Amino acid sequence: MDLDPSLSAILNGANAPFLESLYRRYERDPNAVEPEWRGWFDALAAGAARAANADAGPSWQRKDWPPPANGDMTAALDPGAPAPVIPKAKGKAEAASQEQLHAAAIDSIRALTLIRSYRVRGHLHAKLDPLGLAISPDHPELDPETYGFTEKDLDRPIYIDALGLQTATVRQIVEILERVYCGPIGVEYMHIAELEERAWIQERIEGHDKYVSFTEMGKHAILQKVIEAESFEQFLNVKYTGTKRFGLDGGEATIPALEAIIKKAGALGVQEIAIGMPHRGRLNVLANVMSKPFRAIFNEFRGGSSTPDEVEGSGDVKYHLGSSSDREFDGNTVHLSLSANPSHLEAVDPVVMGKVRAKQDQRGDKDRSQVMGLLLHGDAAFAGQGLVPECLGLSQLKGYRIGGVIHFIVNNQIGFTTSPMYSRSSPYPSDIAKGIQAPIFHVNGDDPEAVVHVAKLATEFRQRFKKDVVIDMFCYRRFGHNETDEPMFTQPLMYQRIKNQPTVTQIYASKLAHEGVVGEAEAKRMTDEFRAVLDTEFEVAESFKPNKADWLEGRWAGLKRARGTVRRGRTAEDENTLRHLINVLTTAPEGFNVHKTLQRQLDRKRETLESGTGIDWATAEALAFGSLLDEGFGVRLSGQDSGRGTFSQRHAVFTDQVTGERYTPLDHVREDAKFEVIDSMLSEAAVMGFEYGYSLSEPNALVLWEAQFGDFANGAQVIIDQFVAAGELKWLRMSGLVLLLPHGFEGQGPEHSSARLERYLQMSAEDNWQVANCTTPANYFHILRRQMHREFRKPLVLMTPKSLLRHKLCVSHLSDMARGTSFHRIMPDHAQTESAGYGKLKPDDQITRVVICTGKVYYDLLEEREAKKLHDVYLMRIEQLYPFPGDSLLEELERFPHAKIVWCQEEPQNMGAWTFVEPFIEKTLEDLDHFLKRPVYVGRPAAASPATGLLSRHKDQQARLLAAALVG
Ligand SMILES: Cc1ncc(C[n+]2csc(CCOP(=O)(O)OP(=O)(O)O)c2C)c(N)n1
Repeated sequence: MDLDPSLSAILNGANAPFLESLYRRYERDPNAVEPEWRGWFDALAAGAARAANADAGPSWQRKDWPPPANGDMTAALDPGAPAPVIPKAKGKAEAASQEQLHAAAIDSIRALTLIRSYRVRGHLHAKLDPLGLAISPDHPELDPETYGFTEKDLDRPIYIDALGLQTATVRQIVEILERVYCGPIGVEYMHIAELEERAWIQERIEGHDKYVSFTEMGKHAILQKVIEAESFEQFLNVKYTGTKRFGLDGGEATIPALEAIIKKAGALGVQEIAIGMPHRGRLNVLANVMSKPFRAIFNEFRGGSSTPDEVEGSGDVKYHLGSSSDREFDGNTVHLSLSANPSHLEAVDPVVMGKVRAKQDQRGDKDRSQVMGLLLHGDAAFAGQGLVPECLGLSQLKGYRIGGVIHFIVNNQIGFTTSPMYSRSSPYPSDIAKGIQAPIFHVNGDDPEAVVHVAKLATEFRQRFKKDVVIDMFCYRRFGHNETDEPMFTQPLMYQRIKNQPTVTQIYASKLAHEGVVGEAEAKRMTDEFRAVLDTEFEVAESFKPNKADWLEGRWAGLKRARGTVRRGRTAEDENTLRHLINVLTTAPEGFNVHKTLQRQLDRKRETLESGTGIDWATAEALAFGSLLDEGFGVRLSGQDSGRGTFSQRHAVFTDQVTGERYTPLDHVREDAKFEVIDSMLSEAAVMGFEYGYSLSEPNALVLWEAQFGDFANGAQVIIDQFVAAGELKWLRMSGLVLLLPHGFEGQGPEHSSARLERYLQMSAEDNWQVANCTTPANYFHILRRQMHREFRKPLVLMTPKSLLRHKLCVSHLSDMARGTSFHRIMPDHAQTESAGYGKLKPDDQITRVVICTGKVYYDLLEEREAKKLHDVYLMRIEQLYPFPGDSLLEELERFPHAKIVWCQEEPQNMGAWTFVEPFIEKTLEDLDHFLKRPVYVGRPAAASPATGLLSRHKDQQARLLAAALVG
């Protein structure tokens, strides 16, 4: 009997006396209680009266309820089954007294409170742990005595209108609730605020036909999968004893569960599933779910490569590799892709989510029902890694929504050698997911039917509500963390227990034999047949040669591996197209109330665009985005406050000052413009990982992640190190992701100055990515467009400006972006490029000093040089630091045979680009046979903290480094 949801929370054990007193008040005067309570009490009193009176009818209103104790519904539905016991109804003659009616209503209140307690806390009594180690203390809220029901009250019929029944005795209620909530499945769902979701789950688990029940064929299929899962691990154990495989032994029910998810999802319209998972059981999933040939896996165990010999790349260990395949169930084909991932647990989660989003966008899957994310987790990692709550946090945000992820925790109750009591502060590893109100299905992994049952339920929930859902499968890890580890060192009691624990297959096969569904001989035949397959595959594994590298396929077809050095790409844009963007970028719709200051900015923007001069950074960026959109590329920018821009420079979204409505000009470049600018959650790792994932699946969108200040990107270091820097080399997967990292020493203190350029440069090798520090809006325009206008994709790490956003010298001409122009890896001196306003430089052979630098310090040097009228000092900017433009530098430096070569940076000596560029410059000088062997370093001395917190000290340091760079 359902009470208004806002009141139903009050139905807990501790409140029973309060409810009773409230009811007494109602009995005295119905108007003395709130209308919601009155309505509920009215219904309850009427029902209780019927129950107490002769016309109550039989207590069991449905003959198929409850099902027999073995949970087999088929028997219950059998017309020949014995009728359920029906408590005797009172005779008509004995009409209930007022007192009896009162007692009946109180009984109802108590019974309903008990029922609600089971819904909330029943999982605490569920039989979840196959090892029986997790002892759940008795919970008084689940004890009828707590509600005043003594032994003699247990068989009295009570009006409940719940659990599919009108009336039932306490004994019957408890029996049903124990079976629903305290069997091999424990459900947590009462924390969900959405009534519809709660009601849906309740209906799916409490209804009379909702017990775990499978057809013979279903049971056979489950057995087949657990046999495959177990035999595969055992086979590897025998053939490659002592080799790490991070086996699934003890958690084999994972395999039929994944099968069930794929099958159910396919039936509910899912066409593609992106999967992410850690090491545990990965080989098993690759083989038995992803259908990776056993021979390929065995070949890798022998040290073979996963890719053909001619394919370059550094490769990865076999339990990190990805794979993709098509699976068909009942005529529904589902494409599966398992992402490659690094050892860093959970780091792949946001990447998979980003991939899903891109695939949904590609398919026009607006309601997100065709592409789904499925993430597997270890219990320790799910509870411990901060990326998990970050990803959960993204799940309902407009810019990152993917229609819900199914999370499957392989809860083997240990993390390496650490027991749960040392690795989390919450009872379950899944508790963190309650924060986003995800339903959680705990399940005993030794009961594969129950596991498959919840897998199906979770899939239905995801498809129905498009929200995250968690399966927490309690199991155990039969061996050590890897197969060479000795678990008895640290968990002797647990492993004593495990030693005697029959395997999942043994338990399930004997259950099915007992039920007469699959005989022992049949189970043995199934096992032998599968072993024979493995034997044959093992034989041919030695000569197995992978025939293709599985990259640059599908949407990537036509792209190629990067070659050559200059690789400019065709980035110039027709001036007419650029002019067409003027209106789009500077006009708000009729009647839209633009903020006055913004209006002034827009007017100014229009002026510069129309005159074709003085174009600032943000305008060049908007032109790059707009022109790409115009050409049909997508543009997706996400970062903290990216819509307005941290420095109030971008204003990619206008906000109406009266209505609060938002307007995004770039959406209107063309009718089907694919533009997204997203103010992200305040996280770095998950958001950057998401965008990286998006870029993996969509080569035709410029995907950018922006740091609020460059140094905050270190919160995403795992994503940078493991994916952005090394992903292509490890896994043959390209990404064109752009990282925008505000950088520059402007006296804002230790944390707002440095984007840690040195780290990116240190990781630069093997043409893995590009690191740049542009100083002109036009060069920024070109480098962004270049990302889409070459035949390969490479990540771009870009130091971006802060004060230069408004610097009078940091402007470009429209003609610098128009036909005939391109990106420059090295930029010449302003005195050379700008006709007016600069002192005339001496001829090249009279230049006494060349100051090479990168980024914003160039403008400081320029202003200082002009002030000092030093016409024999030439300033050279390296705009692209990696790949280092050695050829271009050689050409440029050749012009100045008599110049002292100085490297100037504002960063401390142990930071910035110095240690990276020094050997390149030295090599260039050597090649030129220059009179100096090496460049002179000018910059701040080595430091632990990037910058001083004192503005006066900053200014002093800056003045001194400029002076040292230009003179002396
Ligand atoms: C971020 C990170 N820290 C540490 C490790 C080292 N490590 C590998 S597996 C593991 C234990 C994981 O436990 P759990 O998540 O429960 O998965 P299980 O191995 O038990 O399946 C640890 C600590 C890692 N891979 N990643």
